[in-house]
Amino acid sequence: MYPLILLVIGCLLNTIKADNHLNNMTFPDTFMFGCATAAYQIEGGWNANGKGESIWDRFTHQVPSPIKNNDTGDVACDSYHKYKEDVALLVDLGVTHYRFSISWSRILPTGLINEINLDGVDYYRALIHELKENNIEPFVTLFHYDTPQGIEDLGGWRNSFIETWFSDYARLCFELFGDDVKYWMTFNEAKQTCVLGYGTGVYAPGVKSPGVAEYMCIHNVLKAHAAAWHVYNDEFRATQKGQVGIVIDSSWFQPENESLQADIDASETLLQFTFGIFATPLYMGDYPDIVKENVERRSLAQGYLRSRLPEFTEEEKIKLKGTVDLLGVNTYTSSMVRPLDVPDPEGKGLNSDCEVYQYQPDDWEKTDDVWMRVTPWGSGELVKWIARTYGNPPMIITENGRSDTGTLDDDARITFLMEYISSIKNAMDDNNLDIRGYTVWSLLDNFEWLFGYSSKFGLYQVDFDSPDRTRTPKKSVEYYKKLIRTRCIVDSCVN
Ligand code: PNW
Repeated sequence: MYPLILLVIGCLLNTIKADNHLNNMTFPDTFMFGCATAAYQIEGGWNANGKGESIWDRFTHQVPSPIKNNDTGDVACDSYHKYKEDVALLVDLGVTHYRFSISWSRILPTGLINEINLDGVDYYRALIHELKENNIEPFVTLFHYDTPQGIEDLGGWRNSFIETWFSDYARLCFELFGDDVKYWMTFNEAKQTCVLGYGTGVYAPGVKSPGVAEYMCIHNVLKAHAAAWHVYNDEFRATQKGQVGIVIDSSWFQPENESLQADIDASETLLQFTFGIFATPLYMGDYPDIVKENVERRSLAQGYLRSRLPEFTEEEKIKLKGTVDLLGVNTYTSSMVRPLDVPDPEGKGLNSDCEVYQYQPDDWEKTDDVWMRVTPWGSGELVKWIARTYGNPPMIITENGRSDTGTLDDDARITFLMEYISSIKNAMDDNNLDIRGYTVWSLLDNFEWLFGYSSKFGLYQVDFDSPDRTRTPKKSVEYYKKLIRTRCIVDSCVN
């Protein structure tokens, strides 16, 4: 009896201790809570019923494979066949919205508009229908890394014609699905497409051209985004009444010494090189000054006749400015920053041109992903910086989450969600930020790019050894369900 009472008191104290620093204010009824996935990471059916090859199909089929354990997305979570089951999980969670992406080459096998794959259209129609039937808002990303191989064969994001090819694809999606879809995101984390895909070359299509193709890609992505936004604005907005935005990711960059101006500047510079290089053209019409200055100075010193960073024409600047109705923010982690002692004079690309040194201190809690340590406070700092820099724009957290080894008892994920959501809520409450929702990455364990199926971000476990790809809820499902139902992070809220 005695030990039991002590245990109960102990547990209570523990909960209080764990919770007392967490935000205990109720989220407004309008606040959206959802889950995210991406086509290549969950669908499978890589060549099913007329789907064209994408750069990730090509990349993962290489021998030797660049992916851990030679994993591929050929079958993935088999959501191409099991989407109804996925929607049932979302219904059980009680989410307001489901963020998923459309595979461009499932709808347009070569990427170009002349040939439409009706089976692909039917798949997304059926998924959207299933969501709407269950009162879940479809939240659609048009591009999540998987360029059609046919487009890559023409240069992919290095070819400026992609602006037209992408906006043709976007128009088709608005036409086909826009009566039911009110939230559109053009790109997911274009930084990964351009820096990892065309700079360091560790992601598909594997092009190693740091600071040259890398910036051509960024330039073309931005123009393609603006073109798609204008298509929507001119041809669909009046009837469909939706919103078009873009998803940008960034770590938070914490000045190593907050009282050193040089470290504060290093933080601002790296934020501009990471987030601003995408957001500033879309909110203000051009690249951030610090990005233009650094890249030009370094390019000239490297023997180029002009900046490696392309310039926008005056007409393009006008077309870019004001093309984000809702800003998607992916936030995972943070680093410490200070200026590089000795910048590498030959280095090219975002990572060198910024001339900032970043690191993650050893005492920050690790996850199972090499790039990610747990820094909930950083997410609050990041959204405050975005609000300060861009005039408090409407935002939604489009991704946040952590990986683990895949255990069903994922207490670490529950703590992670509580702390990150609390940090974001504190930032909202204290600064009147216009954050409209939060989306967990991810609904399911899935194909985590270079890490294959070894890195597990899901609220639901997926058995990749079973042909059924059986889904099993982890403990965090119960937590997220309750949070959505009560709109409260802790056991009870004050208002
Ligand atoms: C995001 N980083 O990628 C992607 O949008 C998802 O497809 C992915 O599964 C998820 O995060 C988890 O990794 C990121 O290095 C990749 O900071 C790398 C970073 C951030 C996000």
